[in-house]
Amino acid sequence: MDNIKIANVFDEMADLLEFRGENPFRIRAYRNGSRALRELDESVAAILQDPSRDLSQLPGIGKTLLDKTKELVRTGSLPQLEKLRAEVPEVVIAMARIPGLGAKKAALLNQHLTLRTLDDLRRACEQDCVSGLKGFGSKTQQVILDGLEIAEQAAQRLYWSQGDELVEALTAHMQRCDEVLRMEWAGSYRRGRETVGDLDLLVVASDRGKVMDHFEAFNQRSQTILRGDTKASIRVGKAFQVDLRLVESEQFGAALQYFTGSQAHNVQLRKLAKHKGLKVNEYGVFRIEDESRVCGSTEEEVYQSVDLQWIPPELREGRQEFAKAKENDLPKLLEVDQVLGDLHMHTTDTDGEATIREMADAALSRGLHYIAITDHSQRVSMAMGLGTERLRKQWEQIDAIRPDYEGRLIILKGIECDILEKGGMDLPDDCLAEADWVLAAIHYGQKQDQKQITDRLLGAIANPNVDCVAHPTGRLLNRRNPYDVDMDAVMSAAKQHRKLLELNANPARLDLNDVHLASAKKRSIPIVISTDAHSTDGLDVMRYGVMQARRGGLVAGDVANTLSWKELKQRWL
Ligand code: DGT
Ligand code: CA
Ligand code: CA
Repeated sequence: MDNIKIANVFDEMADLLEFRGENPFRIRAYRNGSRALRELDESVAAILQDPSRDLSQLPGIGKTLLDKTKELVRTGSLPQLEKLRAEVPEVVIAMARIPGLGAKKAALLNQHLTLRTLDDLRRACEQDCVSGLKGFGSKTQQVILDGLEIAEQAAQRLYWSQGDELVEALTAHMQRCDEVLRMEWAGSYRRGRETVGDLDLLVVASDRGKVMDHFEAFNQRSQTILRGDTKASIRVGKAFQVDLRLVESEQFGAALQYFTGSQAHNVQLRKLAKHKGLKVNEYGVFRIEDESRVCGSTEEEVYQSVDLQWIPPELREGRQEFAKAKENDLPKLLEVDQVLGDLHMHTTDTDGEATIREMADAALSRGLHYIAITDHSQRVSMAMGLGTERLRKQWEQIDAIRPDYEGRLIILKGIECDILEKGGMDLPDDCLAEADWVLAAIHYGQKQDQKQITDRLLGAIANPNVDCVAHPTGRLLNRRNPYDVDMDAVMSAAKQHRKLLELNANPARLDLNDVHLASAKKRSIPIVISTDAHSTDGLDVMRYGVMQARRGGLVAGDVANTLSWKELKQRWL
């Protein structure tokens, strides 16, 4: 058994244990073990045969996993895994992952109906066979159908941040190959889309065969989908695909432009080229009349050939970018080091993992000038949200800490105040008025109809104590659709009351989206990019937010937290 197969067994063990609600430490041990094996660049079987080596020295492999690994290498199977598999059929695990269903209901469905695949489940719902079952109803049946659709997408697309982890690993891997002369990532990853369907890698190789061999030797590869002369595709993990394309050096710019896309962008580019008697493809730019080659080694050349300045990949969605490029009016997009403060984060006082002091130190080490502590308010009981008394205690604590950060970091007294289901804020006005910074956010009643949910947001925006609306549409990528909110009305109200709107940088949220951001920019509504950090590491997601801002065409001037706190306050609060 090779390392990858053993790692796959450990992952499956973790999945099955998780389904059964077993001890999280045990589950994590299997996942860590799996990761350790995937990152190991020599055969586990060989290490075990060498009496001078000790596999349990490897981080992530403890005594238990060592024994399991030995057993797998020796016999090729684990009785415990077989037992778990028999108890929990694969389809039940898949059902349990459907948003809104969960483990209990999945097990129940499996008792009532004969299901082998998720398609069987879909058919059962469509034929109205689920709504009549005990513990279910027509509403649950619809939740399952909706969830199946979301799960289907989720199985196919990764968050950009997950794609980025893979890119990092694969970049390091490919750089170890001497025959790689040049490489660049293209596709939706380069454009910074919120999710990526697959990854597209371009390489100039001095020896194609060797580069392809090296690509296939990537330790996270689970399968080779195809291998041709200039293209290879591998699968990573269960379902994710990475495409490698080998191109000639003089074609690199044209190929990079072509495979970065988007398709809509490329269609428009080709149309412009045609008007000038040119043809653009992945091999270069050519004169149509005599097929003679014009250029193609750099992207700049390709855009120049149609009289355009180079267009940043984040703007290549086939929207306004050509009109702007033609006017030489492309914005100088926001950069992450222009962000000076972070105005949304949680601490151990509610559902965060770090104390105020730890968050402040982490913010300092990341070069921030100011932060707002914005824990949840009381309605968010799951997170032990703060009532007025505990909130004021927290503020006393901030007062006590502040002198230690004098001149280095401003720590603001904030709150992420829930907008109640019936409308209105979760904390009294006199309390909110004492805060330096008030975020308003919806956490409950997210399925209300458009009028109800929009009215709640409008009410919050009209409240003089509210400064900013956090994650304004409530979406969770791959998992939860946005609220049915009238964003046009929300933006008009924000404009009227001079309120700020958040771009939540959490890679699973990225809320507002790029289209909303462009629209806010057009109306001169200030955006605040925030991490919503629940730990010190959580502060690092800022760069995803900045990328999303770039996709919306935002420059530093559109983003309020590129200002100093003093300026931001004077200007907007
Ligand atoms: P994804 O992978 O779904 O997140 O999105 P992309 O944009 O990465 O799409 P992908 O991987 O299918 O192709 C990468 C780029 O290559 C795409 O943005 C434009 C270009 N491309 C690929 N196939 C075609 C095609 O059949 N026609 C055109 N015009 N362009 C293509
Ligand atoms: Ca792609
Ligand atoms: Ca692709």
